Amino acid sequence: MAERSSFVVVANRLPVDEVTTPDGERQWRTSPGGLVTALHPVLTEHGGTWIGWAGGTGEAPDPFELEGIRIHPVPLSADELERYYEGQSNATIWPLYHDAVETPVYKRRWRETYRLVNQRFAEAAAKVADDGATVWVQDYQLQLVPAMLRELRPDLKIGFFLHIPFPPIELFMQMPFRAEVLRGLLGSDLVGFQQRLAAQNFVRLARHLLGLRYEGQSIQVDGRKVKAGAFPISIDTKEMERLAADPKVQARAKEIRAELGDPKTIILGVDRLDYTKGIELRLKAFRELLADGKLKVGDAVMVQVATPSRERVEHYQTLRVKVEREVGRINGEFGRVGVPAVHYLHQSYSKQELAAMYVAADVMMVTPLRDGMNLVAKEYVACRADTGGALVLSEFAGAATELRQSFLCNPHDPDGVKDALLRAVAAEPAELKRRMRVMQRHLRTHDVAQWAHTFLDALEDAAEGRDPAPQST
Ligand code: GDG
Repeated sequence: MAERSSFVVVANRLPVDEVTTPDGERQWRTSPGGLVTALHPVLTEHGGTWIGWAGGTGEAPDPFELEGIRIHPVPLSADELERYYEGQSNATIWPLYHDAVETPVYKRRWRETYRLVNQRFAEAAAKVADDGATVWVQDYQLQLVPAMLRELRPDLKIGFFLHIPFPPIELFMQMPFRAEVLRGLLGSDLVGFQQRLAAQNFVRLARHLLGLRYEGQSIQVDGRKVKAGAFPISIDTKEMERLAADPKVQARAKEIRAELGDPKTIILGVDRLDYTKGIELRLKAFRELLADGKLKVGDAVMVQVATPSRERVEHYQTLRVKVEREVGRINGEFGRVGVPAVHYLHQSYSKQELAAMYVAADVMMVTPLRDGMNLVAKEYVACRADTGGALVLSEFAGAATELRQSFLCNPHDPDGVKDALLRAVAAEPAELKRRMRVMQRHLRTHDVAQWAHTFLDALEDAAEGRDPAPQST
């Protein structure tokens, strides 16, 4: 029988990757990521277990321990991967929760598999959690887990955090099996969101759809209280600052500028290739500014990193074609031999290379149509210890609530985006410094460790029926 833990994280993906060493041996390594960095101390302190999918299909590897964390893999078959992950999670829920910026696809068999896989995750958690343990369920792939787990183990403290937006009632109501999803989330003691508005959407939905009573952020369900709240996620700010200050990264940043022909202005975008991120509209704004003569090729260059993502989902295939067509159009119309207007990189990079790009960029464009938070915006700010650089940020990213000194824009308004970009390009160094300093100070106190502690303290209070701790904004 698996050893039991007093702290359990349940997430779609395990924070590990299987790698082959130079002498051909297969080995597990922890994959770097904000969530695992934040939870690592809590997990090691409590002999914690992380439950999730290890990648690959078919039988799951046996549970093992890595760097003080117990890893408990959950298997997915090829069919399940297609229906639960690519289908229900990424072609139904993902677009619906992002304001339906792409049309959500609804399929009965995807829902059925989503339910089945959620049950499997819940059973795994029920098995490894100690009496009265704390279980923290992560994100939109696992919204049914809290209720399923409570059914199996009413003794547990159950928290849920949604990394993506939670839609307004009118949109949520589109979803077949909507009541089941809502009841799933209500199995938690505490449901955390990135934004206050999302938490409000949730409590109002509970009344609208299930007729439940609420007071403030606390919903009455079957004689229990379920709390909702905003817990804006963040980055490992210190680590990002350290990385950017590394002489190797600084040297690489200079090299990148030189490789780009030492232009006056480097405009950077870094995103998963996802239709929520507003990559197309950003390219279009750049093209129009070149056409208007407001920016000139050679003086200004755009670098767009679009990390490959969910490549088997149709929406993503269509997006790739559209983005690549736009890049081709811009370079065709405005590029010169040896001087392209846009450098488009459909690749993944190391953390070091990304940091060097952040350090090299004069303007960072983060223009999602809708985004739960957007960590790229925060990473860019943390990398600019020189207090140079400008952040153009969509009002529709969660990060806009905190990073008020960025150049905010409405991504649905092309003129607004162009205007923000031009203001960022033209801003005086003294103004940029002032803006950056304020945002950096904020990120030093609001980092990912603070996020995790705030959530876990609030979960403790919620499960004990105490009033919630004051929440950060
Ligand atoms: C979801 C929500 C929310 C990107 N390319 C490379 C790479 N990245 C890293 C970035 C950043 C992360 O991936 C992306 O995080 P975002 O927050 O920007 O976006 P999502 O992936 O959509 O994340 C989002 C987040 O969850 C957390 O709650 O903020 O709203 O949608 O850290 O640096 N990292 C490396 N190479 C790359 O090529 N190493």
